[in-house]
Formats: sequence, C-alpha cells, structure tokens
Amino acid sequence: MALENLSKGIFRSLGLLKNKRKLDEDELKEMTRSLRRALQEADFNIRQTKEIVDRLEQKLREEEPRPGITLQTHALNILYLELVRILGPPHEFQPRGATLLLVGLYGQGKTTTTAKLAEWYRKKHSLKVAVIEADVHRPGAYAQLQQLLEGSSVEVYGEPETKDAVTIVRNGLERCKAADLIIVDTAGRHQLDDELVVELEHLSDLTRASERWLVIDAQVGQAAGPVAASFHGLAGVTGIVITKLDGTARGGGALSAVAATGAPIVHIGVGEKIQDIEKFESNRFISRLLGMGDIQGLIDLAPEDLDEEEALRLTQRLMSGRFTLNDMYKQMEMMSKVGTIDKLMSFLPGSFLGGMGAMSKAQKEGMQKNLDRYRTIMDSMTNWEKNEPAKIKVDRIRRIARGSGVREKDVRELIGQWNRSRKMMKGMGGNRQLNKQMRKMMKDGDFDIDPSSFGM
Ligand SMILES: Nc1nc2c(ncn2[C@@H]2O[C@H](COP(=O)(O)OP(=O)(O)O)[C@@H](O)[C@H]2O)c(=O)[nH]1
Ligand SMILES: [Mg+2]
Repeated sequence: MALENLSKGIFRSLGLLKNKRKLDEDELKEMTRSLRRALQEADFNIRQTKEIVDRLEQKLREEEPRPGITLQTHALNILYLELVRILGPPHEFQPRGATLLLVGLYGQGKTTTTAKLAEWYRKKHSLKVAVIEADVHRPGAYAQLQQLLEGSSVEVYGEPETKDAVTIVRNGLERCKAADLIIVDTAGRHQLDDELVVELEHLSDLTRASERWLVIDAQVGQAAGPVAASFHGLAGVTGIVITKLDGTARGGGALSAVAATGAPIVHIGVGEKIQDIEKFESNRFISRLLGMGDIQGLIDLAPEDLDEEEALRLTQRLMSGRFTLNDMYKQMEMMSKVGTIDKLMSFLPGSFLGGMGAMSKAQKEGMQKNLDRYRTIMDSMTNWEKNEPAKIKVDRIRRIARGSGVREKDVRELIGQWNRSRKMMKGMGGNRQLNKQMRKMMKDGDFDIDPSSFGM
C-alpha cells in the first residue's frame, strides 16, 4: 500500500487513545507529538502538519464523541476529514471522446502511465482506446509502449523514424479516428522550458486535447509542488498523475504539495506493472490509509471476466454459512484473479474479519502459500468431496494427499479451514447491520459504508 509508514504512524499515534472516553492532557500531548512526527516523516510540510494536528487537537477538545463512540474512533473521523480536505476534491473526467495529452519531465513515468491509463479506461469504461507515441527524443519509446501494451486490444501508433512530433500526432489522429479515447505520450525535458511550452501548444491545438495531464514522480516529495504549479500555470495542465508512490516514504509530500497548487490529482501509479494504477479520490485514499477500507477500490481490482452474479451468489452463500469446499474453491479462484492477499487486505477495513487487515507481512505470506496449496489439493478432489467435505474419511484423505503431492495433514488442515470459515461467515451473517450493508452494496453499488459497523 502507498504510504504504509504513514498509516502505521497514525495508528501508533491514535492508539494512544485506545479505549478512552475522556481526554487526558498528557496523553493528548503525546498523541499530537507522535502524529506530527508521522506526518513529517511522510514529507507533509510543516505548515500542513501543524494545521492538521492543531485542528485535530482543537476539535477533540471542543467536540464530545457521539454516544458509543470511543475517543480513538472520534479522532480517526476528525483526522479523516482533515486529510481529505488537504488532498482536495476529485477531478471529474469524461473519457469518452476525449483526447488526453501526457506531459512531464524525463523519467517520471509518462510512457508507462500512457499504457496504464489506456488499459484502465479500456477496461473500466469499455472504451476503444488508442495511444500515440510522440516522443521523438527517446529512441525506443515506441517499442517500449508497444511492449507495455502487448496482448492488449489498445491500438498503438508510432513512427520511430519521424523526427517531428506534430507530424506523428497528425498522422496518428487520422489513423485512430475510430477510437473513443486517444492518449498521446510526449517527449520529456529536463525542465519546463520555452521549447516544451511551444511544442505542447502545438500538440494541444492539433489534438484539441480536452485534457493535459502532468506526470510526476512521487519520490521528489514536496518538490512536486513547484513543478505542478509551473506546469499548471504555463502549460495549462488540467490534471496530475503521481507515479511511483509504491517506492517512497515521501509520497505524502508529493500528494499534499500538488493538491495545494489546486491542480487536481487524477490517478496514482503504484508499481511498474501495467495494472499498477489507481484512480485517485482523496476520500477513498484516506479511508484506506486509515484502515477504514475502500470497497470501491476493491471492486476496481476485479478482473474483467469476474462473474458478478456468481460473486453475489457466493457471498450470500458464504454469509449464510451454507457453503461447500466447491464454493470456497470458486471464491479462492476469484480472489487469486483479483490479486495477492496483501493487495486485497489493503482495501479492507482494519477490523474486518477480526483484524485481518492488520496481519503482519509474514502472516499474509503464509496465508498466500496456504491458498496456493489448498488449490492444489482441491484439484485432486472429486466434486462429491468438494460438496461434502464433512464426510471425507481417512482413505479418501490418503488418496487426495497422494494425488496432490501433499501430506495427509495438509488435507485435514484444508478441511479444518473450510469448517472454520463456515463458522466465521455464519457469525458474520448474524451481524445484521453488516449483512444489510453488504447486500445493499452488492446490489445497488452503494459503497458508502459506515465504518462503525465494522466495530471501529
Ligand atoms: N515502482 C514504480 N515504477 C514506475 C512507476 N511508473 C513508472 N515506473 C518506472 O519508471 C521508469 C521510467 O518510466 P517511463 O515510463 O519510461 O518514464 P518517462 O521517461 O517519463 O516516459 C521505468 O523504469 C518504469 O518502470 C510506478 O508507478 N512505480
Ligand atoms: Mg517515455
């Protein structure tokens, strides 16, 4: 998860209020000191840090928590609102019919982002997407883009021999007329100079680009602010993509400094692979950061071929406690399509399923290994066995173990796991408020979940 250290720092700080209903002066001091440090380590600037911490302190003094809400949850809610406010409202972008120009300095991730965005909008909005490689300075840019989009239906246009970006773009637009969304990757520079501004003007006029997005590497921290401000002012940038948030502890600085310039953050890059991109909405981002989960983000992770009916049916079976190994297998298959346990967990509220979100890295790795092994074992089971796991006797266990190359103990463990999940899910099904919300969410796409129903 991006900004993992900040997340931990905030938990550590707010943890000092755990189980408290009344404010204690010394504890409050210690909490604010610890929070200030966490924010600064994530590279938030001193003024913003002070503003966030002061407001939290003031509100904690002035407002009583609602009945039944602990001081810790109260503080968490206040901090949530403050951080969302700092990071700004979401940028509305209508991709159908748009032409999107990506600009930025060298090595910031423009070409990678071009490919990521193309795939994102192709999948999430079912659009016909084309990309045009207009970087004439970097040899190999076209090949790089082609390689990134290998196997995708996104059309890639480029002319590696042509030395004039405007010509390439003109030809590309003609060729890709039928596309719903066109994304143009441009050449980088060392800095925003006159030549770049002129080229952008040309390209913008030519493409009638409705959007010009600046790509910035998060590793520069707060220095992303001045870069965003100058591009915003001079080149009329309409949105910002912040990349490489996965590889830096200073991401808080980049995000907050950019947001402060008034240029909206549209997407974030969180890895080198083509699917490592997220839409940026500060409320969802902060919700996840604070361990409150991001259900919409989880849905965004779902693969194109996820059968929603089936997912809904499985969820209902799971929550009713009547589910077989076959169901568990299908659920695992779905989960493994979506991503690793680690990734999934980062979208769930911290207290979901008894605090699974707070599992250590080693625990998550262990769980991933188990899942892989369970799948192997289940591949050696008959349908009857998967439907009636409670009736599997010794001789069958032996056969299954031999067939899948594991120990008998492992087969028993799988059956035990099924039994435990069944009981746990049955317990969750009994949580009427949660159950109602889950159903509503799956049915109506209403993802606005009250974190207090997860016991926060
Ligand atoms: N870890 C990580 N690496 C990234 C991300 N985006 C791009 N990169 C890497 O950054 C380097 C430069 O990217 P590139 O797209 O060629 O940058 P460009 O010069 O602006 O076109 C490449 O090695 C990419 O794999 C990201 O979100 N996370
Ligand atoms: Mg490039």
